[in-house]
Amino acid sequence: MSDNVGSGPRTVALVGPYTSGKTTLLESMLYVTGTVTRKGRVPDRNTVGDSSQEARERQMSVEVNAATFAYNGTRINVMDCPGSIEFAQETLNALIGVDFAIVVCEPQTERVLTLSRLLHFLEEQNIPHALFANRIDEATVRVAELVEALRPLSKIPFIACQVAIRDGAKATGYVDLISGQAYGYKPHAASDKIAPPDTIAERRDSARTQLLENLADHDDSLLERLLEDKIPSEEEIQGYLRASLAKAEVVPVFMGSAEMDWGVRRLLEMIVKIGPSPADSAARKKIDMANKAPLVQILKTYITQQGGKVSLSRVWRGHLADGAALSGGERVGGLYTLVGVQQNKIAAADAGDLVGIGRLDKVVTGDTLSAADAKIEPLPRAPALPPVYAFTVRAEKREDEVKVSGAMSRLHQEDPSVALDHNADTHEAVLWGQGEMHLKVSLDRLKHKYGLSLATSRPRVSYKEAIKKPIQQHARHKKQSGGHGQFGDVTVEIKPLPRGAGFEFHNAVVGGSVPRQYVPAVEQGVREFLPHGPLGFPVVDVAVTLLDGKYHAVDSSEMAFKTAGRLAMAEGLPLCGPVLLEPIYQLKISVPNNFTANVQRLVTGRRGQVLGYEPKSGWDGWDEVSASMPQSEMHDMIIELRSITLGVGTYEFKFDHLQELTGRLADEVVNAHKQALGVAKSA
Ligand SMILES: Nc1nc2c(ncn2[C@@H]2O[C@H](COP(=O)(O)OP(=O)(O)OP(=O)(O)O)[C@@H](O)[C@H]2O)c(=O)[nH]1
Ligand SMILES: [Mg+2]
Repeated sequence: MSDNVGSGPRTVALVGPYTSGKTTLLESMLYVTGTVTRKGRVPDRNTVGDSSQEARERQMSVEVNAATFAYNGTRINVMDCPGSIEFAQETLNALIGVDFAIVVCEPQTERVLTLSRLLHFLEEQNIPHALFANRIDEATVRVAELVEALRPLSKIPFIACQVAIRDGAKATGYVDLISGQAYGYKPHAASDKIAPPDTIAERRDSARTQLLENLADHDDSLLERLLEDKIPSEEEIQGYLRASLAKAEVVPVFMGSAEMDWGVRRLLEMIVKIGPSPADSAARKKIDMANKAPLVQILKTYITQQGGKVSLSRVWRGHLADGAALSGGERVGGLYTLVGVQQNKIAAADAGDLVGIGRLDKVVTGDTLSAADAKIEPLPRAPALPPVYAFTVRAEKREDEVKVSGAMSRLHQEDPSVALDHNADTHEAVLWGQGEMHLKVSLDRLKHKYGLSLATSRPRVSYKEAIKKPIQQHARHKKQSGGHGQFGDVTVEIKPLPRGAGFEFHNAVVGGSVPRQYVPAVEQGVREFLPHGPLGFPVVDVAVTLLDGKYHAVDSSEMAFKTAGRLAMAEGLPLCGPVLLEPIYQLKISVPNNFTANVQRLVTGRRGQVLGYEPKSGWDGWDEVSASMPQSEMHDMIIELRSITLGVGTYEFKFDHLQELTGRLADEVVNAHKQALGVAKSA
């Protein structure tokens, strides 16, 4: 393989909204190239792209799947990415490794916003991309209208490279604007060349002018030629498109039907002819190609059903042989090209290839590797999406508890956007991820791969309690039961502290009424009471001062004073006006600005407060709403936020402060907690 511009394999990702037809498009590509002899269908649960049990059961992609095949002698690597927003991390991780992305979407105009986050990411990361308007077999909206609707979502111009030929509303073929040739679609077969119908001449000419003018915006020599009325040839137009696409200056738009295999051969041809090559991508990513050491980045990690680890890797530079020693003390333990779950062993891979590498035990998705003795130049990773949804998990069977941490760590390797967190306040194991579906798929994966069943519940809120008024409290612990008795007597002041102050203990005893050596025991007794205050929650923002006490020369002991300290709290705290405190979080909610008013309603509907909003920096047409909200209202907030924003709204949060909760809501919390404790005790 040479490194000349234009040569080498191509690595593309199929991305785009949920159910736009990416997996079907990959299947069609495999079918038309003869890689599979029988075309699978998503509803039939037999596609190469959706190979896992979790994907098949839901008839949706839940992780990246790769397939390598040849088209007219060029190797093409395709990563079929999930469209659901809940699996977006997979897509981002894959996209950093592509030569370019093919955004697959439906020709419709009402829901174009569903593409906005993806288009923003591609633009921000300078990843070349084309658009494939799929489902042309059932489309009623023209591609020109789709392009028009998409315009506000991207600074990079979309340019139609094809116009549909229609019989009534039904697409029957297309005119290719690059060659000028017209084609008639045939079901599941290559299109026929046809004479373009007269009715299309006007649309074709104006679309072609648009195409050329857009390209001329990036090329002065083309502009001059157009001014002189010299129309470039098919090869020349391809050359201009190639040059502009490699720099992500234009988004060429193609069309077809993955279901009918329409326009798929043409798309493959375009991948080879106008798609950026590995050398273009290396230049775009500023990879030092003078250095010959292999440079490899991990885009996805699989743990196979047999327990082996395969790291899907983009080779950016150099030659990688099976068995080669790598940075970090790892060694290539098997090299494969992949067609879904099928692994084809190969001896070596070169720049531009997308391969599975076996047994890289310590390596995780996003890592960059090089030769063992080479200086490592880490490539940027995809940004990590902040978690937005959680539930608690625990092993359904006691004997499975030992399996949890190992299985979780493997789960996290395969999908870095799911993570287990131990909540120190509620002592719960909390599984965080991108949504309900995401976590359910994760649990299914644990069950299918590791035989681990987890029970789930809604995470508890980290309520606390404090007091409202100071008191003095006397407490005596006295027991006489033969031999040594027990005697401790204390008087303490219990006093509220300002919010956030925590707990303080002071000793104000004068004259030795409580001997010095027993004071720490009193403090210990007081502290022991704090985790479960009168309302049942941890007590915060309280100062306790030991004022006075009595002791007995024989019967006093540390134990007795500790007990007295605890008693003083148990008797005193309920008299101090205990009050429930609920955690309040600060949120930054990002949405397209036509949804800002709806978000304000969402916040107030959940006892939140909108603190303000402003245009989101770097995101044209988006707002960032600042708000505060009780933690108890946030559990399923992402579900509502997505449902009112076509799925694109998201938020980040952090703990801000504790706030008093009184009245009916507080009573409900306290009663529910007491009931839960009662159930736990009797169980
Ligand atoms: N009529 C028609 N249906 C299609 C076409 N492409 C896909 N479909 C159907 O649309 C549904 C979704 O297709 P998928 O290929 O699973 O879509 P996807 O983009 O991979 O979906 P996710 O991976 O879940 O985001 C399936 O039932 C397909 O059979 C098409 O070109 N025309
Ligand atoms: Mg899919």
